[in-house]
Amino acid sequence: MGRLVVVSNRVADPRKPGAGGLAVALADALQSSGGLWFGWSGKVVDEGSGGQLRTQRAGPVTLATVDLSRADHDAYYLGYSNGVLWPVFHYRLDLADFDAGDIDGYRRVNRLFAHKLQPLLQPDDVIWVHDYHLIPLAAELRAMGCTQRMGFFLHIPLPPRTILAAIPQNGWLMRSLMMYDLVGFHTQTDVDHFAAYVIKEAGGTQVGDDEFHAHGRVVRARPFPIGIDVDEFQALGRGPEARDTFRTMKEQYAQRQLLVGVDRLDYSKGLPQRIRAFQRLLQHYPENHKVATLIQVAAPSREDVEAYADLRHQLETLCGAVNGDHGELDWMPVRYIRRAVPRKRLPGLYASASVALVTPLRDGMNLVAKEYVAAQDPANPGVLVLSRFAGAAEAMTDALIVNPYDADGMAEVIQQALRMPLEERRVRHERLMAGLRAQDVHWWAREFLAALSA
Ligand code: GDG
Repeated sequence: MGRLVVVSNRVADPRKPGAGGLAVALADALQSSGGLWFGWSGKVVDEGSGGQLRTQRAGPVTLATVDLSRADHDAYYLGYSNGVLWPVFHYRLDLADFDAGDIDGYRRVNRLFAHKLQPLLQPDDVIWVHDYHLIPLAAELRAMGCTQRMGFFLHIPLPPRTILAAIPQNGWLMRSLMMYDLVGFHTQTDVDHFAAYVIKEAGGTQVGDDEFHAHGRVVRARPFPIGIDVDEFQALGRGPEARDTFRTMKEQYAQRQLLVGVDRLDYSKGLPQRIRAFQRLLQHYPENHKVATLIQVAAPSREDVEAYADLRHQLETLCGAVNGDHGELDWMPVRYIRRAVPRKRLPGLYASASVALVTPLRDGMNLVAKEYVAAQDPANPGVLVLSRFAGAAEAMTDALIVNPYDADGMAEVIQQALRMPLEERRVRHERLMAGLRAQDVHWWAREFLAALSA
């Protein structure tokens, strides 16, 4: 394989602690062939000074980043990527803001990236582009004459064609996606949605198991379910911060049974629905009164997009209501923390909880589900309650699977999780761990790159 070039909205320095599993896996792949990682610097600069390219060496990897002007950032990142594509791809047409102006900024920034990247490319490079911010990048590069192999991985779900069709520019957007040689999704469901779009909306045909012919090109589409770096996460769990957190939680909640939720504060994560289900648990199963405590960590995210401010208020009202209705002087049923917990402490928090609630309304994969399982003590593991609408549910069939829209059904399953006998917990955990190890994040990167180079 030639040199690897990774392109993503944000670039992480893989040498920095806390870079996370994805950065570690990509860094692995980049290091073995020597490579380039290209993306936005994260800086928003004055009008006229955007587009400046900076390069930096990180071992054998070159990090290349571009600043964005305020207008470009707002239109490309806030407006089109997070105001249109994120909600629609999570099946939320009601939250999409189809502001006709934003698409221009989205195209403009993708074209800017292509113009900045093209001079850095070598003829036998293999280019791997990540996520919905950069769907048109291959088309822009191809228009400039680039013939390198190009692969794309979508980290969020791909909705059915009837939902995609609501995007006014869906024809252009999906045609851009077909300019890659390989398109990867988390699940077979996403691949099926892609296939149906190609055949029924774009007039294409399926020409092989995972090959499609459309717009005069052949594109391959396959599921590559992303995993976590199990060893890295477990090592984090043995660190002083995680152990300290575990100890503190065990001491403070010695008389209680802990449930945990850890999410970005995002409407796709089903947080209000989760709090309502927990409320039903307290109503339907009074034995949990003064026993069960839900710790919900909600890390702030995209706060300048309107739908996120609404969600925040809704969640605060709900948590307040549950605590007001059920709380006692010495017991608050919900601990709601609108702040990120340091990554080094997360394994300790997960390990202290008997049950994890991972109940998104829609999620590409969901890595919290995998982190929770990896953090458990195999001799006395906790139970994962997982939404059927998370991509993770396709493989993690030994979790307790729930419908996040069904508050009563979810309460019943949470009760089952809280009461699950040790032997059943062990068996389920063992099988889930085997899955995590077989398809970890290194496997994911290798599989994608092998398919792209094939
Ligand atoms: C997208 C897709 C797909 C969360 N809260 C805190 C915190 N986190 C960390 C978790 C986990 C990561 O953020 C979240 O990953 P998810 O997979 O759950 O979700 P998204 O951020 O929406 O990611 C998703 C993923 O891409 C990968 O393809 O699985 O479906 O939406 O690692 O631990 N980390 C810290 N403090 C927090 O409070 N430090």
